[in-house]
Amino acid sequence: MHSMGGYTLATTTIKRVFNNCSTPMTITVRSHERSSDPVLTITQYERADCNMTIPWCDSQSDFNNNHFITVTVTTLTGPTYFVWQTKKSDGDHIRCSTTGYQSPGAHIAYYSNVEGDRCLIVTENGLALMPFGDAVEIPNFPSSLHDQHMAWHHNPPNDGGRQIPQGQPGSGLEFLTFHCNFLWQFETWYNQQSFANSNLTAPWIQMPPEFRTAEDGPGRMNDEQRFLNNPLSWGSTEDAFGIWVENGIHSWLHTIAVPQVYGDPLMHDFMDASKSYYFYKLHGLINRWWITWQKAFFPGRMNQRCQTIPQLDAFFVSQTIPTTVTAGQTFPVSIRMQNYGAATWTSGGSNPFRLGSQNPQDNTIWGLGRVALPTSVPHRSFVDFNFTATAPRTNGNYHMQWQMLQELVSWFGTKTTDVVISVVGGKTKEGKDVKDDKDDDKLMKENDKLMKEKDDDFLLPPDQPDLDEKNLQATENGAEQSDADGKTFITADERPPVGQQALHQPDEDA
Ligand SMILES: [Cu+2]
Repeated sequence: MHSMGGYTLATTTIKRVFNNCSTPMTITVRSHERSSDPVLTITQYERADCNMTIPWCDSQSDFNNNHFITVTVTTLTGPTYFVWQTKKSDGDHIRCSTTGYQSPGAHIAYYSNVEGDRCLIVTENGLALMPFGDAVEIPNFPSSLHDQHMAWHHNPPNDGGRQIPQGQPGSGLEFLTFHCNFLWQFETWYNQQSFANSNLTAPWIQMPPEFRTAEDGPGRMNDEQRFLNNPLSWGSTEDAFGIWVENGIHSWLHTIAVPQVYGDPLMHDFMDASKSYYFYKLHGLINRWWITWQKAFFPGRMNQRCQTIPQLDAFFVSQTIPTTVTAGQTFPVSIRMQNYGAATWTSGGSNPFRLGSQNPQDNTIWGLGRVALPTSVPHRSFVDFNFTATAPRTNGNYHMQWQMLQELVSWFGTKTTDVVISVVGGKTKEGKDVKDDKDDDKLMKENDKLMKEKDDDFLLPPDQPDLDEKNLQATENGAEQSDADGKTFITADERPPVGQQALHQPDEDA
């Protein structure tokens, strides 16, 4: 700092310059105020260190006396940017233009705040400044947040530490959810601070191109490209994805890329990393990757930030159902569902997965209220329910709709599309038979009896519905607990919003 006309000037220094032009262009950076400073010449995707103080320029005459830096992008039409610092009514900022002195002049992108050390990032579209070295620490960082993050990485599980050791099954999900929730807590605090500047903490959209200049940078950027082309290449399950990210690219970003590129002294050690602005850009990027992974895993579905795949979720894919049937007659129905949840659907045990009737729930209009699974269905797999339905004996229009459930635990997932089926050729609503065929009627009664027995088989809950681990796990995910006596099913009113409320909300990032 030094004084000028009674005003104490904040000194801002460019320590490093990156050429991030997307086409092979050379940039030159020159201080016109201190012509003794070396002129930087930087080719595409290279960086150069320097020590250039940004000149104070408060008037056209200052400007005429060379109180500025120029950044020239070398093409035939490439712009020259003039860079200087002035305090005007909009504040004390680093400013730039392509046409010479302006008052007040545009703020330079991202971090125009004065005082401290900066990286200057140059693209053909403009200039940006990022904190460099000691300038990265977030002021007044709450010790509660710092300690929480430090404990997760360093303490034993019973003292705030992670529950699952790094690299073990489950650790990837724990890593993702802990850091995502930590970011939310941080944002809540940070956004209330007078110095809050969302440019400093906003997540990277992708790894910044200047990371090419770090050790192993091109390889890591190729990894990211591979991920963007095929997100599941970073893990075929959410947990595997989390493990890959934590041990691989996340470690590299912390310990190599950010320290090497931005001279950040905090990020390489988890002890103090959470005090760095770059921590939030980095973990925000990881959250974006996570959402990208989830979208690839569940095409057509949107997940929220910080949300892991629910245990129970189903997606209705397709169905083959006639729209007109003869009263009392049987007909084939085919329904395809996809398991979108983490839990495998199984047909046995005390809480079997089944297709259940809806509209109204548990109805037996079509002769059955439950359809058993033909086979176990792991997550992401499809299952076809092929079964025989029996039409009511009274003419009219009836709904047919289905949904997945785990008996005594929860209904879940999207329902099948409601189909209104016309029943014809049977009794009229007044109870009069259109045709009088006693044999048929007898057959139908037999049929009804058979179907009812079959129903009972499905509808009656298992004898000893114990609340085992799996059941409790599902309960944690928002499912109702079954009645202790196991005598009743969950009714429509009680039906918890498993996987629906959260999954169907629009994605903030979209
Ligand atoms: Cu961490």
